[in-house]
Amino acid sequence: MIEQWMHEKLKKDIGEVRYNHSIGVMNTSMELAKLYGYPEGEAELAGFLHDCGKLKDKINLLKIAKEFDIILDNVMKHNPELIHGPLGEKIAIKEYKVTNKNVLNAIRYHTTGRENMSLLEKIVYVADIIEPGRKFEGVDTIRQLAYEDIDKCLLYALDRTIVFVISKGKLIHLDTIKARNQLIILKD
Ligand code: DGI
Ligand code: FE
Ligand code: FE
Ligand code: FE
Repeated sequence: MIEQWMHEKLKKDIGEVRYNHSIGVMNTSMELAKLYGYPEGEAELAGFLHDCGKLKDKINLLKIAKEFDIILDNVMKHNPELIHGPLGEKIAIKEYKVTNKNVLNAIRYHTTGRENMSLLEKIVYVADIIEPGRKFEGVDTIRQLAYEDIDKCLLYALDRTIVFVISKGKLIHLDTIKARNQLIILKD
């Protein structure tokens, strides 16, 4: 169970809409954890806090990142929406008193993914996309895959994200490419 003060803080920090999304990700993460045999408490906390860095009053994300001693790579500097992963990890440590490294990594890498993702990182990445509040075209296919084969689902989701990012003419983060490459190599 997530403590009440955390619910109140998260709602205040990221706003009601993102808070409701986070509850969806928390519940879906727990379902996937149960299915794939991962400790549900860690999935609950990671799902709940995954977007805790998506601050509602983000005056200047680059400045906030600096205040939290986050070393930004070039892609993050050009795409500040990617900062909320690493920023979320720092906020989880400092403000939500999270110490569990599995949980912290799942928060940190939930947007880009990375090579050698842990089961919890995969669960949160996928839950972020398929939680009940998500209603985009094709979500049902991804939802079904998530409950059949998490790696297949993750690869499918990474492909989709990469295509989307390219369609916007933006930079692809190297961790996203590495995550995809490794899943394909593993399949062979
Ligand atoms: O925070 P959420 O909206 O719940 O979801 P998220 O943290 O997965 O963020 C999704 C956004 O991040 C989406 O618009 C695609 C973008 N994104 C994911 N990977 C990359 C990326 N953007 C860039 N520029 N490069 C990436 O590699
Ligand atoms: Fe996010
Ligand atoms: Fe995501
Ligand atoms: Fe999210």
